Amino acid sequence: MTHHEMWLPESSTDHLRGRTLRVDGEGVLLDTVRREAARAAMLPATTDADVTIDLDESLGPETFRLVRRDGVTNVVAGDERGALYGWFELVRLGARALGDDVPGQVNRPAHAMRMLDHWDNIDVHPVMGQVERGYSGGSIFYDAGEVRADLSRVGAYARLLASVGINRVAVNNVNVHAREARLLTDDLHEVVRIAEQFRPWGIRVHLSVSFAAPILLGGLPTSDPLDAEVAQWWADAVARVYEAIPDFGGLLVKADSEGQPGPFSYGRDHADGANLLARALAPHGGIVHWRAFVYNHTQDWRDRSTDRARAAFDHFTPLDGRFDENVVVQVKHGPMDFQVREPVSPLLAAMPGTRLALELQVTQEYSGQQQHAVHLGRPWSEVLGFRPSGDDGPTVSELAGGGLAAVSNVGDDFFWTGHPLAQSNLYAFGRLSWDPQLAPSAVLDEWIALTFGDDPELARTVHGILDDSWETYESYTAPLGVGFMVNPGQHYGPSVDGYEYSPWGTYHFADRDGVGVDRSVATGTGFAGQYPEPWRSRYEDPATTPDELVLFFHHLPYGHRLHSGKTVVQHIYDSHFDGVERVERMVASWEQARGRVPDDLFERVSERLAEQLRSATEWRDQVNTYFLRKSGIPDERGRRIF
Ligand code: GCW
Repeated sequence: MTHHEMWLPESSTDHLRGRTLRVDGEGVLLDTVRREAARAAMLPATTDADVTIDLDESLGPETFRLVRRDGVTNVVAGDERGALYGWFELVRLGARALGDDVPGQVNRPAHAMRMLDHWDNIDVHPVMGQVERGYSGGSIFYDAGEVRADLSRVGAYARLLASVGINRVAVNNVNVHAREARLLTDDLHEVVRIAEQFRPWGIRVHLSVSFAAPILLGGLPTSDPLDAEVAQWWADAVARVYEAIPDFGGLLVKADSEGQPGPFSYGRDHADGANLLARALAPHGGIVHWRAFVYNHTQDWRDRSTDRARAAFDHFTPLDGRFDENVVVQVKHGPMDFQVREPVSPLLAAMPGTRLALELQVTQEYSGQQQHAVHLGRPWSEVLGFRPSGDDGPTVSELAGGGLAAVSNVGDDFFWTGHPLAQSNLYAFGRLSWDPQLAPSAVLDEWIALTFGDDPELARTVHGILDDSWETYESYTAPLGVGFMVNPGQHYGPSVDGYEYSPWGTYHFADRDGVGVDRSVATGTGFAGQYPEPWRSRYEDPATTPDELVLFFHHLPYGHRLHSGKTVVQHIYDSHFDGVERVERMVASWEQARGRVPDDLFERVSERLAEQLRSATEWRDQVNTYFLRKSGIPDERGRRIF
C-alpha cells in the first residue's frame, strides 16, 4: 500500500461483495461505476440483479434516488454524475443499501459547484515550500519542479473526492509564480495529464492564473484589462486550453492581493479584471473564480483609520451588478483570514447582483496545522446556516449561489493529511457542500464508520476526541474572537504580540486596561455597519454581541462582564486552563484506540496529540501570562501563571 485509503478502505464495500449489478447505459462515468463494482467484487448481470443503476433525465443533473422494490435496490440517476454519486451512497449506507429501509428521498446537491483549491507550487518555493500552507508533505501533483510522471495518486484522490461529491479542483496555488504561470500555455500538456486523472470521476480541472500572464507569457507590454490585444491574448490562450481539455472548468484569480498583480495597476477595477477573463471563457462555458481577498498588506500599524476587516466589502460592493454571468466572486467566510473564530463576512450579504462562492480552508493554517486534532465540521456548518439579515432572511449557504470552494489539506504523506484524523475535514467539506443542512456530528460519525468500520467503542473514542475539538482549540488560543496571536509568517503556536506592530492589519490592541478592536460605527472603524439589521445593531453594542465575538467588535476593559457572567480576563484564564485539560483528556482517551486501529495510524495520532498537548500548554502559559502582566488582575482561582 503506497497510501492510506482514507474513508474508502476495501472493507467499505463488504456488503456488496458477491452481489449482482446491472448498469444501463454507456459513458465514461458509468464505466467508472462498473469498475468500482468489479473492485467491490460485485458480479455484472444483464437481467435480474440485486442492484440496478439507470438514468432518468427528468431527475436533473447530479441527482439520484434510491428505490427499493421486490428485493432490488434501484439507483435512478438524472445523469452519469448522479449515477456515480448514487453508487457512493450505496457504499456509505453499508448493509442498509440492500435492505428494505433504503432512504428513498431525492438526493440533489445544494450547490452546483463544489470545489477544492490546491495551493500547490511546481517549484519548491523558498519560504512556502512545495505546498503553500500545506501540512501533509509534498504535492500529489508536483515534485521539485515537475509535474509528477506517475499521477496515479491523483486518480486515487479523485475517487475519494467524487465519493463526497466534489466536482471541481483548482490544481495550482493562487499565488502564481513564474513556473506555475506556464501551466496555462507551455505546460498545458501536463494539465491535460492531470485532467485525465480527474475526468473519470466527474471532476473538472481549473487553473490559477497570473493577471500579468499577457506580459509574463505573451510578451505584451501591458495586462491592462481594457486593452484589445490583452483581451485577444486571453481569448487565444483560453481557446487553446479548451482544445486540449474540452471539459476544463475555468480560471481562479487572486489579484491585487498580497503582492499579486491585478487591474489596479492600470487604474481599472476588479469588475474590469474579472470580466476580461470571463469573456475569454464564456464561449467555452468556463467560469472565472475571482477572489474577494483584497486588502492593504502594507499598512502602518499607527494608522487607526484603516481596518482590514472592512476591505473586501469596501472594494467589492460598489461593483455589484457589474460582473458577467460567468464570474463567481469567491469570498472567505470571515472578513479577516480564516481565524478560528470570526463573524461571517458581511460581503456575503451585500452582493445581490453577483454570483458568490463561499471560501473555506480545509488545510488547518490557523487551526493547528494538522498537528492539532481540530474537526471543522461544526464551524463550517455554523457559517453555512448563519442568516446575516435575521431569522427570516437567507442563510449564507443560500447566498452562495456560486457554490463552495475550500483550500485542500492533502499532500503526498502516507495518510494524505499529516494528522490521520484531519481526513475527517476533507470528508466533511464534501458532504456539507452537497448538503449544508447535514448535522456536522452525524457527518463525523459517517466518516468514522467508513474509515474505522464497525467498532462502537472505537467510534465513541474518535467521536469524543473530534466532535468539540474546534471549541477546545479556540479555548486555548486567541480569546473571544480577537484573532491573530500566532507566530508571524508560519502561523503556528502563540506569539501574542507577533502581529501587533506589523503591516498586515491584524491587531488586538491590548493595553493595561483592556483588549479588542473597536469596530463599532459610533466610536470605532465602522465595520459593524457593513452588516444588515439585525446584526448591525447587535454587533454595535457589546451588550448584544455574542461573547465569542466580543473582542472582534469591541475594545473592552478586563473587568467587563460577559454574558457568561465572567469578566474578560477571568474568561481568558479559565478557558485557557480548561482547554489544556481538555487536550489532556483527548490524549488519555486515544489510548482506548490502541490495538483497534493499525499501529502506524495509532502511533501517528499519538505523536500529534503529544505535540498538541505541548503546544496547547505553551499557548495557555503565554496568553495567561501576557494578560496577567498587562492587567495586573490575578486569577480568582489562584492557579499558576508565570
Ligand atoms: O491566509 C493567507 C495565507 C497565504 C494565502 C492567503 C490567500 C495563498 O497566509 O498563504 O496565500 O491567505 O488566501 O491568498
